[in-house]
Amino acid sequence: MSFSGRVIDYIYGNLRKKKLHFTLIDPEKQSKEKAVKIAKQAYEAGTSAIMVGGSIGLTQEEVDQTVAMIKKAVEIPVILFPGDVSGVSKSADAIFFMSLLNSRNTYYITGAQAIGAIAIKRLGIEAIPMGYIVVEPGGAVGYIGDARVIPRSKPKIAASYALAAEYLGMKLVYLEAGSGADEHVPEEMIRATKSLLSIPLIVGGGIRNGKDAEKVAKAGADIIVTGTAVEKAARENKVREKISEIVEAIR
Ligand code: 1GP
Repeated sequence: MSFSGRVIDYIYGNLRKKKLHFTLIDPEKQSKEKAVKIAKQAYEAGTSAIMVGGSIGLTQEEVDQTVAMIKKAVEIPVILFPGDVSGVSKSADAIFFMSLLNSRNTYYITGAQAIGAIAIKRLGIEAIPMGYIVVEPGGAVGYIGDARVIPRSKPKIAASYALAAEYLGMKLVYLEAGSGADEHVPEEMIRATKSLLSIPLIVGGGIRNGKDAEKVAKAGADIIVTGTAVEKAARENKVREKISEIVEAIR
């Protein structure tokens, strides 16, 4: 049975009981069949949602087909994590309707959102407003999104953007170090951000194992996202082990 219902209620409801892990799948990085296999194994090992998206090289068709196939294989929400307006699929349960708050380019703050909004309404996808904050090094998304990446040594700047997101009415805040970052968002920055927020805090980028996940969760992240670590585990046929390790570490 596929997930049905409001994804924001699912997220808020589950967070009352525990910290969550979300698995990010970039459809550009493997075949659709492989993406479905990863999603299914991650679901069976205890991940709480599948996010689908990426920054480079995605066609709408690929996103749409991948989402539709994953949706049939898991009972947890499948959430779009769009890098641009092409990252939309009618089969998804929800879309992180994100604004890259520390971009220099208004396209990534409100422009792409305006271009995509009517399509999202027409397709009937639940839009979850999310403040997206890119921290040094920032990776591909920092470069493409023209982010003024927050220096790792300036936790208060990240915290200020996050609180601004909450005051702007967003339902979630995401601190992003960039996919494949050498180091995840610093714990000090997560602590400073969490101490100001009353909405859930998502942290991703550079989290490779249970140890990293535990540090990030202890510092205050409510939801941990991993993409690269799961892709690597998939190449070694160890997705279940990797997800279990991370899920257990944050509980
Ligand atoms: C990227 O935060 C996510 O948007 C996940 O990053 O690929 O480093 O896990 P990783």
